[in-house]
Formats: sequence, structure tokens, C-alpha cells
Amino acid sequence: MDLEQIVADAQVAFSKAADAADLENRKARFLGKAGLLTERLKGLCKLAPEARKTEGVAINAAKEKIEAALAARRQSMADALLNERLASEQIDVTLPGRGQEPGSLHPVMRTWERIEQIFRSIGFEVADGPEIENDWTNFTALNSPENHPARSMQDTFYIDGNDASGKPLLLRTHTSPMQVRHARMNKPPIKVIAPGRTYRVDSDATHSPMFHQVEGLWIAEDISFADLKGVYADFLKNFFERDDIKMRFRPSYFPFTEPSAEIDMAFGDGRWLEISGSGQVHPTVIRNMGLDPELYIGFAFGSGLERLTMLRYGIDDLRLFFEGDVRFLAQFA
Ligand code: 2NM
Repeated sequence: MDLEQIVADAQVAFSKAADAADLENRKARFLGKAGLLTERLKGLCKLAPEARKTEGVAINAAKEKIEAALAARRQSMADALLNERLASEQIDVTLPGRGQEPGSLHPVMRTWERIEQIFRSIGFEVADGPEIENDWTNFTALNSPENHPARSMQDTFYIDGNDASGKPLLLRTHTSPMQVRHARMNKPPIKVIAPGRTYRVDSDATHSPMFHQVEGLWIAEDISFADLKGVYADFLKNFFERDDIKMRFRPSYFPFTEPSAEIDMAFGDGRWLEISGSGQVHPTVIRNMGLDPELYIGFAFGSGLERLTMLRYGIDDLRLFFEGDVRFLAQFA
């Protein structure tokens, strides 16, 4: 069969492909291991050097044409698929609305409100404060070393320009700076949660540059890890509305707590899930809160609202929270 015929056959075969899988099958007949062109290439060694050269050039040219036809067909199939989706999901934004459905809270905001309610019911205050912070409150006061990688521009969003005293401004990387502010403005015993938006230079399937945290802080003269455990266990039971929740502490490290622990939870006999960081507030942090660490002891925890929300509603992809797709959001109405 001459090369032009093979190219023509390939073009016809590709154009008749019903779908992407069919197209890949048809490709094998021409470009596959036992394909027509490959067979021709194998035959080259039997030719005299001069003939081999011209035949080789011709086969390669035919191969390029077939590959181009294949690529073009792949593209036209992808285009057709996209056009089909665009047509079926088309909305005419100039039409009047089809009735007004009541809006609803974003699932993360529902979690936020439930958490406030649960902690208020056991005597915690709710503190709210700036998302634009300075370096002292966000890092130094929390015992984060001057050269800690979290302070770098790779991890933290810095704002152009400085505050009135010439110090850099940044988007808070956790809600702990609000705990510091609250503790400096209030007298112990202090029982407070600080829920809110936080920001880190991080964006992939499981990290969003903006996310929500809730941190809790309890400072008194005579409390212990047992009090933190009691509060958090009670919170989990109320939040998930289940009695069969197990909880454990696992040693960890945070600059602002010593000792530090991860909190894991499990539903019934299910697998352990990491749900929070926690620890005894570091004496340096207590001092930066304006308190004497010889007189006061503090316990703190920090949990992610997106994580809590995913576990409560069985959501498996973080990105759904930020896409604003009404088909997702309406399920929480
Ligand atoms: C965490 C883990 C452990 C925390 C510490 C403080 C403060 F302000 F008291 F120092 N607030 N929150 C803390 C402790 C946060 O998040 C993973």
C-alpha cells in the first residue's frame, strides 16, 4: 500500500472515531507496534542505502501527517465535549429570575456559628479582631523565633507598606494574635475563643490561601490538661451530635505551647482523625499577655473550620467551599 493511501486511510479512520477511546484504538492500526507505518519502517533495513534514505524520509513525513490528523481529531473531540457542556449548562443572565429562593449560610459559616454557640454555653467569650496584623502580635508574642520559616514571604502574605511605627504588616497566619490581644485587655480567669479568617501562602487540593480557624484559650490559677480535655471532648460531642466519640492526645510541637499535643478523634470504632492542635501556653507567651506565668497557667487549642465542616457533612473536597457553585451550596439551605 502506498504511503499516501495509508495517510488517507488514517484520516478517514480518525474522522469516523465515535469517542476518545475509539480514536485511541484506531491509532494503533497506523502508529502502533504492529501498525502499518511501523511495519514499513521495519522493512527499511532490506533496502539499498540510497533507497533507504528516500523511503525513510517519506515514511517520516507520512507519520507526521498521521500524528497531525490524530492531534486534530483529539482536539475537535475535546472541543465538541466542551461545547456540549457549555450548551447544556448555559444560563442566560439577562432573563428575570425564576422566583427567589431564600439564600443560606455558607457551610463553613454554619460551623462558625455553631461553635460560638457551643462555647458560649460553657462560659467562653468570643473575641473578634483584625485580619491585618503586625509582626509582634502574630509571631513575636507567640514565641515564634525571629528566623522561623513561617515568617518568610514564602509562607506569609505581607502587605505593602508598614504600620505607623514602621513595622511590617501582614495577613494573620492564625487567630492566636487575637488571643494575645484579648488576654492583654482582660483579667483572668480568661475563657475565650477566637474564630476567624486566616491566611497562608499555600494553595493546592487540600490548602486554600484563605481558611478559617477557631482557637480557644483558658487561663486561670489552677487548671490542667484535664480541663482542656474535658472542654474539647464536650465540644466534639455537641458539634457532631454524637456520644460515641473517642479522643486522644498525641505529643507534638508548637512554639507557643509547651508541652504541645495533637488532638485526634474517632467516631465509634472508626479510624483516628487529626482534628486539632493544643497545649499548655508557653510561659513566654503568658508573660507577653501581661501575666505572671508563676501565677497563671493557660491551655489552648486551634482547629480548622473547613476540616470540622468536612467531617460533619461528609464533604470530600476542600475546593467545593471556595467555588461558589450553587448546586453545592443549596444543599446546606
Ligand atoms: C494551635 C495549637 C496549639 C494556641 C495558642 C494560643 C495562645 F494565644 F494562647 F498562645 N492560642 N492558640 C494554639 C495552641 C493553637 O493551633 C494549631
